Amino acid sequence: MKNGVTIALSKGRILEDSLPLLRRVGIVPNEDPTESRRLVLDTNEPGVRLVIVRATDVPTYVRYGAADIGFAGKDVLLESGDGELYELFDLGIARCRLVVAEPRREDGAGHAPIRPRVATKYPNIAHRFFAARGVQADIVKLYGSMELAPIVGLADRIVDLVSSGRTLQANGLVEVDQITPVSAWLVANKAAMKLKHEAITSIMGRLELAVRA
Ligand code: PRT
Ligand code: MG
Repeated sequence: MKNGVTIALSKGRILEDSLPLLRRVGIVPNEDPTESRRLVLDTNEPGVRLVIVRATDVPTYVRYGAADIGFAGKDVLLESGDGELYELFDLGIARCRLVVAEPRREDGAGHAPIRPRVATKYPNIAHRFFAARGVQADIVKLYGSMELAPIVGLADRIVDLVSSGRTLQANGLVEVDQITPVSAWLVANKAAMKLKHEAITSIMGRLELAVRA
């Protein structure tokens, strides 16, 4: 859209926290995205529309200008970011942390393997983390249920997101290192930032105020 602003959001956790934040800045979708099957939603604000995509796809939509701005998890940005979009500021929503976890040992003794096998959805982040510590890790890329990998002997450790810690606990895992805190960030397409400067900075400014409040 030439003058409108398209915002990319993802279903699930980010959407749950995004809708109240958008409402606080006066942007309300015409249909409830948690109920609707529609992937493009107009809002009460003329020209502003939402597109609902997979969490890992938000940076791609924004990078190619299919959306002008987006709400993207820092985990996704760290894993696949290439500097081709602006990471404007931390929205402080969908908070969690990216950690290294391993099976809890009864004897409490840590006997970490010299060359651990690590299951994760984040091979780039995991590789950088272990390499920086001089640990040569074999990374096994998974698309979900990382917590299962150590139970069935697929991996010694996992790198995964944790919020309450209940999933780790339920699967007999303990956190051994925190890699980084994670939350959703406002990202913007570089060209749109110039071409639609006024419209985008208006939304950006309102979001920034709402986040700080
Ligand atoms: O579900 P789908 O396959 O479409 O994609 P997705 O799983 O990537 O989407 P979704 O909705 O799960 O959202 C993912 C984004 O939400 C992530 O990229 C993070 O930025 C953010 N986020 C925040 C989280 C969590 N908190 C979180 N706890 N994403 C996932 N989790 C998972 C975690 O992987 C683990 O399985 O929740 C479980 C742990 O929760 P606790 O509370 O038991 O510790
Ligand atoms: Mg999910």
